[in-house]
Amino acid sequence: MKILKEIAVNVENGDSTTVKELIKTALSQKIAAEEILNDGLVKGMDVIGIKFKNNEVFIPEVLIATRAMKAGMDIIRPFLTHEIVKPKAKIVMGTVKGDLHDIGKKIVGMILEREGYEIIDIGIDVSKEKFLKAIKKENPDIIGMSALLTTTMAYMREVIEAVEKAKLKQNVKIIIGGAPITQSFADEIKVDGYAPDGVSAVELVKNLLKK
Ligand code: B12
Repeated sequence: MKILKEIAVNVENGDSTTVKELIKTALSQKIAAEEILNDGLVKGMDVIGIKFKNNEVFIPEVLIATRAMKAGMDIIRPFLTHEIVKPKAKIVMGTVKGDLHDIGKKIVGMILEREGYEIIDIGIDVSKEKFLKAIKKENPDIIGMSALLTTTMAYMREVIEAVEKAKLKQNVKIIIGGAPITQSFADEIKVDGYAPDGVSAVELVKNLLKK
């Protein structure tokens, strides 16, 4: 769809104003918020990711694109979220220590929220101590960890060990995600689950809560 392509191109170019306008137009044309998110906003970030990898763009361009992506997410968030009477379960989400990437985590949070889960986002660069504090304070059913760097994904293991040591593991399921994460890594560090994207995260969470 042409308008979704335009949204992607404007995320890539970091034009927040145009991204916001295009999204409003797309919504008025009754294009589903989820389609705008996946085929517009995320597509734009994918392109910038490839260009960043190939040294065709640098951190400032990525940051400007991120800003446009987030501006767009703010517009579609209310259209993704149903009115919730009683949350199905509570999920604490954080990006692990040393890692500042948060777009993917926010998208997963938004999609889970739309499905009726309560999301407590404890931010980026989250230490094991902060995860423990959040578990004690919020008593969540699940914690979700995100990592986008191969150097920070290892920290997930430290968080799990800390949760086990604090004898909190029996009350909480742990799920992980992020571009470098694989099912085999999840198996290796013995978490309860891994999902490659927001839609599969919903399935994962549903299945875990049945157990
Ligand atoms: C945007 C971006 C940045 C922005 C981040 C802004 C922000 N607020 O997030 C900025 C400019 C700050 C940045 C900085 C850096 N970045 Co960067 N960045 C990216 C980029 C281009 C896009 C990431 C993104 O948002 N993708 C879009 C979202 C939607 O996808 P996603 O995050 O993967 O999330 C999805 C899934 O993974 C999953 N998911 C994610 N989290 C979770 C959690 C759970 C629980 C579940 C179930 C699922 C799940 O669902 C999401 C939705 O589908 C990637 C390239 C790429 N292809 O990933 C590089 C990339 C991640 N960055 C990279 C690097 C190297 C860096 C820097 C070290 C660069 C530098 N030299 O300084 C710094 C590190 C800073 C730090 N300490 O974290 C590398 C990592 C390489 C590696 N193998 O480790 C990448 C892969 C680029 C590359 N190819 O070289 N970056």
